[in-house]
Amino acid sequence: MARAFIGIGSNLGDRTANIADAVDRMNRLPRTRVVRQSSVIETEPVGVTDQPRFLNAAAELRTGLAPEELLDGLREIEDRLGRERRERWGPRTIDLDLLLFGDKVVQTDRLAVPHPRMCERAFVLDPLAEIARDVRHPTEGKTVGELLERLAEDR
Ligand code: A4P
Ligand code: MG
Repeated sequence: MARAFIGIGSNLGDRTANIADAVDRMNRLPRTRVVRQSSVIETEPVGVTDQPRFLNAAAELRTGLAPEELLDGLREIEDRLGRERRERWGPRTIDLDLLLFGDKVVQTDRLAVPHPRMCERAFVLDPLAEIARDVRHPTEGKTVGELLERLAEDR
């Protein structure tokens, strides 16, 4: 069983319910359990800033799925929750990003793990550090806590 971390975001509809629903559905993916969940924080939109505020959270999974299979499961949950894929970085009912998958480094057309933008984003690292402070990023060589400190220094 691999240990995977998921970044969760929502800025449309009932954001709290969307996150709860997504966690529930991740827990029902085949060979997968949600073992920890961070608190939910409200954040200013990054990238496209002219959009509603987000709720962000992070979850830890134990899974027997391969990274690509897990990605497919996450995409299906996004689709079920009614996400329209129109604008990159635009508003969404639910966004599920595969942040870390054990020590694995994956670089294919459809999947990049660790998530390439996680280290620059407080809305990812803040909730992640709550449940994974000592987990090491496989290519940065720093723990999530250290990445968050580095980001705070750069800000
Ligand atoms: N993909 C590749 N690697 C991954 C991965 N590790 N996890 C591919 C998930 N997906 C991955 O994703 C686009 C494609 O990325 C997928 O086809 C998948 O195969 P998407 O979710 O359809 O598009 P997106 O989310 O709009 O784009 P992107 O680049 O993933 O955006 P981000 O990085 O997810 O950022 N501000 C705040 N405060 N809070 C937020 O949560 N989120 C975003 C979206 C922007 N600003 C935000 C927030
Ligand atoms: Mg995404």
